[in-house]
Amino acid sequence: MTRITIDPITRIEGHLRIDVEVNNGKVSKAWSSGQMWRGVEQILLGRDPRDAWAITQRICGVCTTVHAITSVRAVENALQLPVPLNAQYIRNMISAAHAIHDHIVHFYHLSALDWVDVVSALKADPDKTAALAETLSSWPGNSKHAMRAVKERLAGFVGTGQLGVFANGYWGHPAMKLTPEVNLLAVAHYLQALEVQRYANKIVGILGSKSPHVQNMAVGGVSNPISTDSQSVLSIERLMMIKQMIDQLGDFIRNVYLVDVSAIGAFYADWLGHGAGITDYLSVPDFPTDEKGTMFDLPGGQITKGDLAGYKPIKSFNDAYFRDGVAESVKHSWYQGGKGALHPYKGETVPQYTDFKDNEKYSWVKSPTFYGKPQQVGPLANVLAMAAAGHQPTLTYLNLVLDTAGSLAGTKIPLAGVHSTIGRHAARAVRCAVLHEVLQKNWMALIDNIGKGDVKTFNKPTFPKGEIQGVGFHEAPRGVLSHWCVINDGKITNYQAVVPTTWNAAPRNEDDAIGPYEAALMDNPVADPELPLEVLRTVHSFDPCLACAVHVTDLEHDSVVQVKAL
Ligand code: NFE
Ligand code: MG
Repeated sequence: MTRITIDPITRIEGHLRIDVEVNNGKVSKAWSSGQMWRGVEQILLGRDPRDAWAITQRICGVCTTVHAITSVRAVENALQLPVPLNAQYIRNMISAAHAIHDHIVHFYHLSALDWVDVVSALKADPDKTAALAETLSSWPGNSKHAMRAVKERLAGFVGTGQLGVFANGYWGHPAMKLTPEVNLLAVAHYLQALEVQRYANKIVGILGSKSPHVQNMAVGGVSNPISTDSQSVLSIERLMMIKQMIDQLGDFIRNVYLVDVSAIGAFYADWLGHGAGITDYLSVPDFPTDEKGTMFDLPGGQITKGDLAGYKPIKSFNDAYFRDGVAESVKHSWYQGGKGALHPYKGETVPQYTDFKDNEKYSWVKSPTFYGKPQQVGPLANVLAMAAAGHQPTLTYLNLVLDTAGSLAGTKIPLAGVHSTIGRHAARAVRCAVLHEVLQKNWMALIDNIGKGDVKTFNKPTFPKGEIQGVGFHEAPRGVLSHWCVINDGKITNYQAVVPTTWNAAPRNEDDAIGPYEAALMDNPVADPELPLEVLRTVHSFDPCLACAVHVTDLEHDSVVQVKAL
């Protein structure tokens, strides 16, 4: 048996440690550990609930908008405050653009290098790469000229010994399977994606006044004044600028991202058999199309054991099935426990650091469950729920990816193949294409609504005497995000954020059942324990964000752990 500790895992946000035991070339035990400790939930105690969004948004610098949106939803839920349609559309556009940005950056810049051998691309014939690419899509960036230029640029980096971000890859690893030509194509798209991701971020910046960390959120709506002719507010001119960027994103998603993910799936078809892990999936509906959050552009719900026929939808912002099912255990987390898994309205966050103990406490991440069971969350959970709900655009893009990958691999790929490491990448690309349609639709809905003369963006909240509580949820790029707040006499008395990466990076729970990362690692092949590329492939496929997952603080300022910034 070999024990491997990878600490820190890179190309993620935050500090994640993964330990695995490898027997006969396969993972036989796994531990996922959040290694940093910081604070937001406690900072909110005693504060005005109208300020919570601006503070919680600082939980993360990657999913910067999602905590703002979820926080205002939690307070609006407590007040049962409707949100004007224009505000829903603007929030929806920000959420969709943000998630598109996230998905593109994750595939190309955070995970592609687990599958793509940059150094091998130097051996490619750029003309052959272009010829291959032209059979796959009509993207202008696939020309001979473009491929030659990329190869020259790459040779330039290598020639001067300055590989930069490419310096420490597992180049030449036996698990790297792409031909030099395909590697060159992927490197070209890596560089092109750096350009394209900016459009998505600009949309967030124009609508939210700033990115990262939007400035336009408000309990009751958004603070964007709308006018059809003034230049200093959200005008038609600005909305037309956004439309151009939406179109450019669509070109890339359909002609490059969907194609690349299909090709990676085809060339690494063996990975359709690894990384399934927990096949109980949870996602929530999102992109509300009415003021009260009872109708949504995209469905969400729960699926047990990968069985789409048993899909249970979550239906509204007041859904009791969702609200009553969530609890968090700290039995294996560095907090005082002993009370069993607690519902977030009763959640506690009192630190108790013990060092890393395999069978006891070993992580700062809590362990959430839905009706007592761990759940995998994220684009795969969401795409499966949308497919189960019969959402047509999802089915169209999902079938397109399965068919393209199948024809490149020369074998039919069944839907069951998506319960895998590669499946999480494929689902993220499918969701990205679906989100692009949502972005277009909400842009049009906003224009139409303004055209009707409605420029309202805000309903003023009023806080009653006594205690109220509310939950807000959002289908964030990494999965279900929920904020739970208890408010008394207009001040916050408890606040808990149960975050996508908390679900997926969870340690063992109250029943000692392993979490989704841990389960997905079981039986993963490991060709060389010194170079555990395969472990990284599976962990990266979830798009970890530990800054989100561990977001608590210590009120007494006890020194619990010393962190050396290197
Ligand atoms: Ni910091 Fe985030 C949240 C997580 S969204 S990235 O919420 O996990 O994908
Ligand atoms: Mg929390």
